[in-house]
Amino acid sequence: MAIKRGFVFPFQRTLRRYLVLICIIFALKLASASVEEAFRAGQSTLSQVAAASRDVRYLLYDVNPPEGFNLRRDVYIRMASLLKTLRKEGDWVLVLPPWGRLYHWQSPDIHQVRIPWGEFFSITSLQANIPVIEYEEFLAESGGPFIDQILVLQSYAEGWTDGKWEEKVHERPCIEQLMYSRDKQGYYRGWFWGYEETRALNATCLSAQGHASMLAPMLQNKITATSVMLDRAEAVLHDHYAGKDYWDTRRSMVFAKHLRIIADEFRATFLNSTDKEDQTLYNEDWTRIKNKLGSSRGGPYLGVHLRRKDFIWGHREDVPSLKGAVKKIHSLLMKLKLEMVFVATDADGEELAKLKRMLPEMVRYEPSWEDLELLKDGGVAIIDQWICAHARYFIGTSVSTFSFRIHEEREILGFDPKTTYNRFCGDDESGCEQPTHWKIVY
Ligand SMILES: Nc1nc2c(ncn2[C@@H]2O[C@H](COP(=O)(O)OP(=O)(O)O)[C@@H](O)[C@H]2O)c(=O)[nH]1
Ligand SMILES: [Mg+2]
Repeated sequence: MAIKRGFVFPFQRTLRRYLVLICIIFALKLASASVEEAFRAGQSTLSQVAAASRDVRYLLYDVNPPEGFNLRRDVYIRMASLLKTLRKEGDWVLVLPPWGRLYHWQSPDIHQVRIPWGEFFSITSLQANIPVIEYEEFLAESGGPFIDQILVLQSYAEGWTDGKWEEKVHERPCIEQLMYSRDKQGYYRGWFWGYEETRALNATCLSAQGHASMLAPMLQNKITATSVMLDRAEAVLHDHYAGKDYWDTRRSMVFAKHLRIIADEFRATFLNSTDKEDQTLYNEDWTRIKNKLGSSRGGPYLGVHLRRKDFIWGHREDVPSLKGAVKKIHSLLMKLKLEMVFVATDADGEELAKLKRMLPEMVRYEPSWEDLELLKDGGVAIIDQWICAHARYFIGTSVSTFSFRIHEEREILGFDPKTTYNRFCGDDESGCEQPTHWKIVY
């Protein structure tokens, strides 16, 4: 009996243990499934564990909604500087804000939200400068659609003290109404790039005036949250505009390969332009590109960026009429002994028809609907920029960040500055100062 009991009892105990274990596993599975369902994350538990053991902190950011694509590219450079400063004292990663709902992206019927950076830029190239992850990777890695702390950047309610500019940052009451509202659970809900399930645990305002890295001490010492999102990130300035750090980040912003390939094919087919003939040397690894100014010849065409829409609505005196622009294009073609002209423009249908009548020889990149759906307005704009960047001579529009980014691309490619820093003048503009040449610091 004793033997029997002695024999049966441990067996029953093991069975019970097994049952308890199975129950626990089942309960855990259920719990993790519902957590996963609630958070729509949990793509890889491994990376979660890895992230936790690394004590990683996440910097997220967003920009004022009306700002366009090319100003946003500039804000990325400022955030990259801040991230580099933060990383001197901690394992910070920059989370790339998904693209979408931009005012200028007006193509109808195509879905243009939650677009990852990888659709426009080469992520490996960005990563050669600073650690970056896409927002969806953040969701998976950080355990769900939660951002610990939002800091909305704003100016100082009292303006500059004694009319004197000084760099400073303070936690302050919000001046404007927050673009976030609290839900039933007390979480903050907002735009979050179209990710409706994202919520923030806390949202406060930060009065800040100065350069991006000025925020670092506050983020390092005062704020303990793991993930911090800076909203209205355009409020801070460059650490050092056009310095080495600026250019390192700018050079790392390599366009996605598929966009460059499409643009290169277009150049070859319609503009008789190839890298070999044009001496536009390129390397997939941006850290190896160091072209001498004047070494690039460019394709046998004039590149034009003619910014319209909101640039003409205000009747700005530095933006030409279509007639004025066409006159300038003709005179440049004569002077440069070029026969082809490539035009990038955001002109509306009516203006475009007028332009075609006045400049029938112009070449434009006009995607089919299928191509547009695939590339999106952002991809098409990049293709336009890439083609303009490879022209023998470029002329852009006054104070357009779209044109500025073309200048930078040409600077990287190694064009003679005389062929790059040119802009149209307004019909009645006096002075007409030409764009500044910003040299790369390697
Ligand atoms: N495809 C294409 N889009 C353009 C062109 N010019 C302007 N756009 C669109 O209009 C937006 C202009 O906004 P932004 O990038 O802020 O440049 P900015 O306003 O000229 O400084 C671009 O991002 C494009 O979406 C162009 O020549 N070609
Ligand atoms: Mg703009």
